[in-house]
Amino acid sequence: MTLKESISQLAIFGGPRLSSTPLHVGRPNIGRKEQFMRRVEDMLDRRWLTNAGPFVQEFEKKVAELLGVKHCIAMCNATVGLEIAIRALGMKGEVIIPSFTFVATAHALQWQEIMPVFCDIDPKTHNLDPAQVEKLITPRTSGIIGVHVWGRPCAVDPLIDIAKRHNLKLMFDAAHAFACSHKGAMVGNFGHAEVLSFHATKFLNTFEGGAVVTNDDDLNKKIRLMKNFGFAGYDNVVYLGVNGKMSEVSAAMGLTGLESLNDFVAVNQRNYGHYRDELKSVPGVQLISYDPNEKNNFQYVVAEVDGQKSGLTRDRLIQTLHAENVLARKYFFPGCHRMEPYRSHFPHASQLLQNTEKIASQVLVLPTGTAVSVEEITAICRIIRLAVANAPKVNEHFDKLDREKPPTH
Ligand code: T4K
Repeated sequence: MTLKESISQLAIFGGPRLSSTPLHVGRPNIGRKEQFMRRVEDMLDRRWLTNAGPFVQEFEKKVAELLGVKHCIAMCNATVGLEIAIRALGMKGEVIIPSFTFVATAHALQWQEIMPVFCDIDPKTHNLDPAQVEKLITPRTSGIIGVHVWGRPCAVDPLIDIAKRHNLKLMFDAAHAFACSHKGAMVGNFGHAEVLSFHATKFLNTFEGGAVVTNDDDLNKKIRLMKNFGFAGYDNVVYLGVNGKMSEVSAAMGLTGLESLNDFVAVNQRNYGHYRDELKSVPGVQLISYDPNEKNNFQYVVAEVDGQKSGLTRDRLIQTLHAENVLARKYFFPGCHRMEPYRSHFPHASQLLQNTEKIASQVLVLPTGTAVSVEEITAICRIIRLAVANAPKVNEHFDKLDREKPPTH
């Protein structure tokens, strides 16, 4: 990988792209392939492919042990996990969530005709602002779902306090926060239940997958029934249910990943540290930080781009990187409130979500994980540095492109 030395070498100015293959955010961490293959052989020999097979049971046990939580119910993905947990908790009417999240958090409610009420975030943490949550509570509110965005835990204690005082159900979307801790306790132990994602792009993956974790015995029983059509034994259905089961091959991948979990964290932390060092002198490009006193998975390397200070907007920096085949992302732009069906439901929501709007316009998520090398990070940071140092020229280039664009009707 060659380091770019001057602005003329940037791909937007006709230089060669940094990489011939795309450098993605979210390339899967694989673990030891031979271990996975061995498990697949076992599974095939056993002819037990799904429905609470031995790998799923082992995976649930290991995840619960790691988090110090009583119950782990493996799921086919986190979205279905959210839907089932929401229903099992009896949420209805309105539920308060951040708009600054992956759209699945909102869809899991709307899918069952519960209205997501979007709350603004604290710009320092990117998570729900408890003071704003309280203002949104109405007689129709039945719950709150906090999201531990980037794996950084929500303001858990204030949210527990609000939920108790208003008799609301409290859940956390912990899709990003597997193996992270808050005040020394692992994420997974807060609220009535928390939902993990093990999607391919997550730090630990089961191809597709997720889990609901809870310390509540009754909730555990109910969710286990609901994720298996409500079956409580042969021919006996006791609840409305759905198919939320994790398959054996997914659990085999999860078990394999768990064996390499510490290595994944170490690589993520190394990558994060390298980005931080390389970008620290770049004005207006600031990496978000993780609490050094807690466990973090470092699966997201997130920069906030302050266009005033850097001279370049986040969007122009992304365009510059994409031209190099560095596919940085702008999660969670533009915010759920600007996506359908919510945009039509709440056309004026943005007025109440000013921090969300600002952060969604500034966030830049950079490639990391075991597929990304230190050399690649150095080269990516070099491009960012060159672009910011030459912001007027980069802006001139994009202004020209904008002027040449045919008008849209
Ligand atoms: N709650 C929150 C807060 C979440 O962030 C998510 C999911 C959920 C709930 C729901 O969890 P699940 O139901 O998915 O378990 C991706 C993921 O698909 C999604 O799981 C994740 N959050 C979200 C933050 O990121 P997209 O639309 O960006 O996916 P996509 O296809 O663009 O993939 C991202 C990048 O990863 C690509 O540029 C290429 C790379 N990639 C992807 C896959 C699937 C690979 O290299 N290999 C692969 O196999 O949503």
